[in-house]
Amino acid sequence: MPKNSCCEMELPETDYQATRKVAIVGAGQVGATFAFTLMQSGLADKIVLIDVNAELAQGHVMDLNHGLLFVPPVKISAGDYSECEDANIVVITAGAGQKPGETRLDLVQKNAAIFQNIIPQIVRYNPKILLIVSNPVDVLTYVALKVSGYPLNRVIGSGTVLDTARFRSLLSAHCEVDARNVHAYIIGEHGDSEVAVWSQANIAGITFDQYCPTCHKHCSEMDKEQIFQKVKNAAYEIIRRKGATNFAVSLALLRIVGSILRDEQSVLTVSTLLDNYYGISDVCLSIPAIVNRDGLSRILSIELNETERQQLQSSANLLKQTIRQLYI
Ligand code: 6V0
Repeated sequence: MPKNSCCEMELPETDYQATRKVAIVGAGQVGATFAFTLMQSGLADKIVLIDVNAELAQGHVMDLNHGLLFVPPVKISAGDYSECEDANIVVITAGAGQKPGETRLDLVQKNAAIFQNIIPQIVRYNPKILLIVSNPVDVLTYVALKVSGYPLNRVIGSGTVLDTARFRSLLSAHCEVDARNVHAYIIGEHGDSEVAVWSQANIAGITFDQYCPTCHKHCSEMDKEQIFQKVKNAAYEIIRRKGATNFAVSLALLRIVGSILRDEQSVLTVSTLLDNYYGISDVCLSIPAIVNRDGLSRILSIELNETERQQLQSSANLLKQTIRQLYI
């Protein structure tokens, strides 16, 4: 322990904080917006943008760097895959996005081919955790797991974290209660077969079955279905109007990345490989799980009713069918 030369008192050990580095592969709408969100958060010490279009990544980096005066200290650069070395997390947003009318699963062949190409280049530098965002995110999380050879805790998909946020915010607006007091999950595919877990949804611990009769709105099953349809179709509606989704997804990514970098042990509906979850195995999809500095810590067993179980099984079957078409 070092001594203070003036008064010979013992000084405390320096609290050593390792550099927190996040590499973002794919500097398009989502990658660039996430970089902008992350730089303002103070969560990362280093952010690196990597894109096949190097000029695009460089342009974003120049622009972001001009804002450094206004945010907590952070280094931002553009680079190649060697920059994945020492990264705590590589966030992968590379690949085609949905065009108006396209489903996420329509992107599978194009984006799986991109993943077969980029994952080996990334894992050569052994970054700690891969966070998959490109769509179809569940299928690509599976591809990334298989191609990387990483253990399952180190490869997670952003899954239905965004859909769950949409669900909670729509319920919040409908019920006129702070979204932070609305607890509800969207599980399964991040896509058309996703499942709303109404049986466990609650407001401050009060299930909807108990809460709704106490409210003046007298909602029916139809109202619930309309809310769910809005959640499920949100991306289509936004893409039809502005061509991409980028803001809410970036905040959802910040939530996941924050839980990893700060070892928060947060419960998030990330996409992960299942092994006998309600009989479902060998497919990645979203289930509430604890996320910490090692990536995925553990999956939570939530009680599903019969309808929800069947819907989750159908979602898993659809994803498995899509994976089979890829011949990995
Ligand atoms: P975009 O704006 O077209 O950006 C994609 C970027 O990837 C472009 O800059 C490309 O140059 C780059 N790219 C393509 N091929 C490669 C490669 N081989 N190596 C490196 N970079 C490459 O798309 P956008 O940013 O809107 O979306 C990116 C992906 O995220 C798409 O697949 C979306 O469908 C998906 N999203 C996933 C969400 C989620 O919740 N999981 C939400 C929104 C979008």
